[in-house]
Amino acid sequence: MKYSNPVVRGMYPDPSVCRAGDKYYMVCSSFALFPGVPIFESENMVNWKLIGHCLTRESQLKVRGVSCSGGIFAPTIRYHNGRFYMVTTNDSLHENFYVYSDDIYGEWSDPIIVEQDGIDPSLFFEGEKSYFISNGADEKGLGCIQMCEIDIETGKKLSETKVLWQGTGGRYLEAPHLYRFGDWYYLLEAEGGTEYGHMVNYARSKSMWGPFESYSGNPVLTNRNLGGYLLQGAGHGDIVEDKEGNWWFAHLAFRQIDRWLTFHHLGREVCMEPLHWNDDGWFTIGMDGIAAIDVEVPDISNEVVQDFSYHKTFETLNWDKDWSYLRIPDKENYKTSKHSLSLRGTKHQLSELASPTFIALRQDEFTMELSLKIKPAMQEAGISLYMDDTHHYEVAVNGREGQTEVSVRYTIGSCASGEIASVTLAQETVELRIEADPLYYYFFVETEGKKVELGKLETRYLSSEVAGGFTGALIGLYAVDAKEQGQWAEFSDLHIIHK
Ligand code: 6LW
Repeated sequence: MKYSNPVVRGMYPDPSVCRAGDKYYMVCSSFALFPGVPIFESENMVNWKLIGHCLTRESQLKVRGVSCSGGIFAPTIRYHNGRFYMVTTNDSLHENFYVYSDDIYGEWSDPIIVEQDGIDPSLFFEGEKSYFISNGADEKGLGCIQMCEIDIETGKKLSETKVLWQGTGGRYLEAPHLYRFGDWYYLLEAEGGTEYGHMVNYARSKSMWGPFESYSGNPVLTNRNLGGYLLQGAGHGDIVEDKEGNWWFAHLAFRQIDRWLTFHHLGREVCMEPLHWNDDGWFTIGMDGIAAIDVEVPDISNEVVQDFSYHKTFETLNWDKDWSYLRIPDKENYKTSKHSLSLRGTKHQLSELASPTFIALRQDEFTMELSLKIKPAMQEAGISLYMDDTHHYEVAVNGREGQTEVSVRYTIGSCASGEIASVTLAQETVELRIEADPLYYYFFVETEGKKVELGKLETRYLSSEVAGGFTGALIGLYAVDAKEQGQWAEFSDLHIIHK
């Protein structure tokens, strides 16, 4: 079997995977986005389809006012006795909770809170008992993995929280999962921070409470020594066995923009690695402990076809699944139809931690061509390449009497904001184009049948290395109206093409 990583592209970090019958399900972090915690389905571990979200109501998703990298962190999905559980942290509230559903395509329960601190929670089931695992600190303040038994109906703790393992000494011990394979309990985690030094380690024990013996080959997966390799930051992941008895590791990694340019703006994405068992009950991951872009798994014979090319339009995208909002949207400001979108701007700007009128897709490939028609009415409407509230680029269309003003703007922290181009057109509807390659966004406007270049901006200033945080670039369609006149901007003829 041959395939390419990342298998899921765009900002879908911290993957967790489970098997239910013949299908596999994966969830990822969503931070301040609404809806929260995307769910993917697969039949072969390589081709994943977005099927919905776990957190679709404000009672589950308390993200009003949170920062772009706050809110919902690293989820875990588990399938137990016919029920799906998704456990996560609302980092802004320092709250760990889980929701459940008996139908992966349906609604999920209201949150059940667990009174154990730390992030990256996971669940482990054995017999009738349920256990809750997270990262934390031991009595000396050192990072550790900790666990308690819980009542899965109520979330109440049935035991004290106990330290399981302190890891191998790397910074930011996180992403724990406990498994029982055969006679051993395996405790998996990530260290090194979700950056270039990220790595995966594990240990095993005959008891779920330890003591755990560290694998002598740790880190079992890392790309930290692969300078110049395009796939970096391999870490945080989860183990799953497929229905044929092959073992897999789903994990995050990111693509840097160029061999010697250590920037990434698409966020952390999902990779799959084969996991191989040794005779002594220890396992290895990836190609000699490395997450490769081109993966070959000689012992699996099935063929998979990956096609990353696409042509997205309003018609081919699904308004409920594919699009995201910032925090809790006021749906009254959005009208969607098969062929178009109408947005009513409010006074909230993209630089606010509110919910501006903004509906977005993840940018999931470096190269793309985007075109869109916008009729703003008497307000501002446009396209934002949005990393966070203080790092974003816009091509903004302002409606005036009988004309429009099109400008290309940048906001790069508090050190730089301004515009690189501004043109006034004697037309009420304008057609915008953005072309992207790994290094630049190029902006154009179509006027009198001609494509006029408005300039270009570097992708790197929207990268995680510049902006910080945990997210990736979004392609947002937005409207702002400081006077809140109730005007509707019309968006039509969207085409996003990746060849
Ligand atoms: C997540 C932590 C991490 O909770 O990034 O990769 C944090 N690691 O495990 C946010 O995505």
